[in-house]
Amino acid sequence: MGAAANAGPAVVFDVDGTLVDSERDGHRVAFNQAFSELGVPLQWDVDAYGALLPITGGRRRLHAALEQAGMAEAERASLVPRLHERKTRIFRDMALDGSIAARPGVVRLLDELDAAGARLAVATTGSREWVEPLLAALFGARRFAVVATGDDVRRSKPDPDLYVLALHRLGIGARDAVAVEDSGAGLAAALAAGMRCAVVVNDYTRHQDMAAADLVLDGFGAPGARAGVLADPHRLHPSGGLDATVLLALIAGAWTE
Ligand code: XBP
Ligand code: MG
Repeated sequence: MGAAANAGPAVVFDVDGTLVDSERDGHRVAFNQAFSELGVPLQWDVDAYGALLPITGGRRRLHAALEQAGMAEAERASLVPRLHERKTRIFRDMALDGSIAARPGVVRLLDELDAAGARLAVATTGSREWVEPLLAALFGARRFAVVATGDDVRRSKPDPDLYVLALHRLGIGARDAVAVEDSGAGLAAALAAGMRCAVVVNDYTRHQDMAAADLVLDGFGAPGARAGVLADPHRLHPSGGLDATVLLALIAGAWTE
């Protein structure tokens, strides 16, 4: 995607765990099905997968797990691409058949941001092959002005490359945007790109240290409810809801307790 026509404020969303709660019952299931189909004696239960999630990127996660299981690098070099290709196809089909849902409150927030004239973008470590059909199926094909995926950069989160790329393609500076993330790695990536960041945790990331976040919530909450900045970001904000005014105020630096 080229540089955008206008340079108004933008909200850059993470995908997995943020726009969609996709890891436990989505990616994990797809990985396990790919293991079975390729005869790999491995199955990730919910906790085992959660322990691997801080390793961002499906290929890197596979390499780490297979190395931990004692597989030699030469064998991994041959197996991981085949495993990840199959897993990606399985997950893309899950996205297309409606198995992956948006988190409650996300569509309302996107509609509010559209109505407020903010541009929407995505910065995800995930693979474009499933990211684009998933976003189109859940939010509409042209909902996001920019979609930066793990295929577009060499270094995934917590490196800032995805957010730097998204800002470049939006044609704006880091302070003209705010990131919305779910994880410590995503928070670190957004901050390293110079952006403010609101974190909406989930069951896999609730325990992580989000102290550097501008706002921490435990959900997108009920329509119309307002969130509040946290005096102590370690505390989870009662899920009063993340609405467009909160995010636009964060961008304007106008957010006050
Ligand atoms: C989360 C990730 C991705 C997914 C798996 O990305 O780290 O790797 O877990 O997708 P984000 P792939 O939170 O940045 O959206 O197998 O396509 O990597
Ligand atoms: Mg995420």
